[in-house]
Amino acid sequence: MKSRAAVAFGPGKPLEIVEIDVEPPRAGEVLVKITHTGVCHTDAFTLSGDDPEGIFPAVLGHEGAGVVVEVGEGVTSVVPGDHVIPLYTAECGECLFCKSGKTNLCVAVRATQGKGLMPDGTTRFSYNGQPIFHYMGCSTFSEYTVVAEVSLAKINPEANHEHVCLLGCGVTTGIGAVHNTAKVQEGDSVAIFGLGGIGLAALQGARQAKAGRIIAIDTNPAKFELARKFGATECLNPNDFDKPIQEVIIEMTGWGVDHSFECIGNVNVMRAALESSHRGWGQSVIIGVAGAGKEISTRPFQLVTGRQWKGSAFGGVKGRTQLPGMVEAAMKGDIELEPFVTHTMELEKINDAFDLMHEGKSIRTVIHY
Ligand code: NAD
Ligand code: AHE
Ligand code: ZN
Repeated sequence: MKSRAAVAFGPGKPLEIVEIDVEPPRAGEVLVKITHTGVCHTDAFTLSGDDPEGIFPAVLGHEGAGVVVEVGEGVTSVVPGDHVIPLYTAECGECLFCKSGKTNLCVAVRATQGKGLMPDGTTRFSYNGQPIFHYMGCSTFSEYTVVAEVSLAKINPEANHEHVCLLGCGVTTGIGAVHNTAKVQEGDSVAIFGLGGIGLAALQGARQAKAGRIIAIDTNPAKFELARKFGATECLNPNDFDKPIQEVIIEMTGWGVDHSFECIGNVNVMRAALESSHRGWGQSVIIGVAGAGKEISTRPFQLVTGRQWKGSAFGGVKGRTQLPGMVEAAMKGDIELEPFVTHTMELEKINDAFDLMHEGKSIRTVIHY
């Protein structure tokens, strides 16, 4: 079938809206009509050419919601008409990782996913007879996409896709990192570096956990108003100080914060976040994705004296078992999604969504088909 799609033909190039060919789903696969998709900084990261797994031409996008159109042989967990959120972190329930009870990092389809292919090693997308690669197992920048059955969470059909698509990445990632990775407790102090979709979601998670002091840090002060609405008790712009931000936070708190979160993808800020955490027990969670060749560093003494460095992917959330409940929570108002949607637009305008993100003017732009 034909599908309108925004194709990334090469690194650093604007996406091109073209009509691609989409093959029917094969065994274990599902054809989904995407209704809405958010644009996450990770899409921009991969498009920039900084992603070691970046592969072109590809259909990017991984923060979507849609409706099942057709299922391949052997698919039992969804039927046409089901409402779904594609998952870049699959959940097969059977692999070593799924069974461990320790992580959400299922490996069932991860190897082929990283190569832009379906689990059988081929692609369902083409343009003018040339193959187009998939992205993060989702490719939500195409109106019709094919994903593995294990990469689909079935959700309440009454949910508003314009909002719950954000649970496909940004909001789940930030909230989940607070509850599942850091396990923030009532009264704990928190510092959140970077107030985009991920950082603001982490703020929301911190407020849900009844954290005490919540320090929000961004170089763009335009982000502070929403941060305060989400529960930040203090907002800091590192450019307002003539010393490193970790020193400022240590002075403000005495010994540092119980938990810090890096939601930017900047290795220098990752160090600042770690060094802002409390002597003896502080934890710092890396959520931001850093480019090829980047490495983190700190004095080992920071860890010797009790700080812990952690990382979090998709907020530690197991998509098929936990995401439907998060959709219900959003429908009840226990997870706020609407404030994240600062812009909406049609697929044809998708490059504007990237511009808005780079200019610091949007939190999330949601594309509708
Ligand atoms: P975003 O662009 O919307 O937000 C980033 C924020 O960081 C902006 O507000 C920007 O002003 C701020 N910032 C930039 N440099 C800064 C600095 N030096 N100090 C303080 N603030 C600074 O991005 P996003 O969509 O929220 O994504 C954030 C990061 O999280 C990206 O690296 C993205 O790839 C990553 N991410 C990771 C996961 C995961 O599962 N680990 C999931 C989603 C996104
Ligand atoms: N491909 C990159 C890494 C990208 C990355 O870290 N992705 C995050 C999700 S970002 C969503 O916006 C993640 O979950 N990683 C775990 C995984 O299995 O991909 C690289 O460096 O190669
Ligand atoms: Zn994302």
